[in-house]
Amino acid sequence: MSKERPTPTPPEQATDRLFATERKPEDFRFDASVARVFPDMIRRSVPGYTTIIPMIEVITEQYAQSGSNCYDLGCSLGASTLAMRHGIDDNDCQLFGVDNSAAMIERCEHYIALDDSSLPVTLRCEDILDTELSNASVTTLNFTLQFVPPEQRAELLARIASATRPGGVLILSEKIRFESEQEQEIQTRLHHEFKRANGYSDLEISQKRSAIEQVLIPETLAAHRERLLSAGFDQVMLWYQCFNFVSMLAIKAD
Ligand code: GEK
Repeated sequence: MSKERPTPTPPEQATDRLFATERKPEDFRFDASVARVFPDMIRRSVPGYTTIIPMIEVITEQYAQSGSNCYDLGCSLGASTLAMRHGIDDNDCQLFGVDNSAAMIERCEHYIALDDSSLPVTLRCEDILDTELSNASVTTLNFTLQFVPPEQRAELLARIASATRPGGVLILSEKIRFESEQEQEIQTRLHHEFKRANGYSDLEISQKRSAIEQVLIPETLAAHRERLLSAGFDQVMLWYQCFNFVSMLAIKAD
């Protein structure tokens, strides 16, 4: 007999006002206050996020393999985990969401419980640098690698590549920087205009920028490509770009 589950409480959709008033400079952390406003924060801050999420479902549909594991690394509240869940049409796959923020994982559990797919999801409150990876067909790093210290990125990608089956993929979305100073300046301005158009004030934009600049380290597209190939992927393609935000698909040959 199946065990009765309590009806989960829907998480509230709070507005991000975290940087709206003057605050003392402090590095950005994925704590409870961020987790509470996260859906609003990421939608209004990351150009293309609302397009990338449904495309993760489309890509997962194409590449998830029967009997394999699928991983969402840095899953936050599970937006990409749920996209993957809906893209997997085989109950023989195992889906894992991993995040080292307890506040995120706690809320993520609610979102997973409210979703209508029956595919089980295992959530792990762990560092993606230590989490066990094996037999993978689809792995997603949707705006997570940018928070990993640059000197630890190559080892993580090599571990993902070696855990990936032939024909499997990594979906890698990142904020990037540009080789040309002029392009960097233009794309950054356009990104800030996007945030203004979404209701963020100049104070919010500048305080968030100072809080995040030591923790989110963007790299160039060329650096990402090169590292993905050295890590063991055979093909890397850019499938999405909006200003300084991109998503790549790294494929392991059959
Ligand atoms: C989405 N993918 O909505 N180990 C585990 N988790 C980490 C680590 C680490 N070393 N570093 C950062 N995180 C999501 C959005 S947000 C992106 C991802 C953003 C986690 C961190 O706790 C946070 O939840 C997530 O990575 C980054 O599709 O805020 O721009």
